Amino acid sequence: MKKLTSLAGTVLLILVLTLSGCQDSAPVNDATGDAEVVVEVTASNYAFDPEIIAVEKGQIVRIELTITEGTHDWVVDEFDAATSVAGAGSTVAVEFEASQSGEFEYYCSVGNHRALGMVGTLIVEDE
Ligand SMILES: [Cu+2]
Repeated sequence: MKKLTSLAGTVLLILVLTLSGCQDSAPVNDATGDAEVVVEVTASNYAFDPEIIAVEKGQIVRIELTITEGTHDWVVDEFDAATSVAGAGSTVAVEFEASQSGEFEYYCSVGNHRALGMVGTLIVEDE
């Protein structure tokens, strides 16, 4: 009986070690954990690439904006989504839920960039 108990203890110990090992291998600060769609966007003077982004209604979208020249951000008013303003060489991100379908304009809010044509279209399709 005592031998059986110690065997069970050994099995339990191995199980605990295995499970904790799995947890250690998971990313600790995974900011992309909630996002279902990750879109890489490039900003330059004065344009976004791509100019059209299509997602599905209800998706959690993560925009990763890389600035190649100048100073820019990425904003969609309807979803209250905006990256911080950043300069050349940086990448900034924003996550939001595409909670309504339709076509929405995204733009750069820095200076007169929007008027200079720094805009694009976010298409949210019904599921
Ligand atoms: Cu800009």
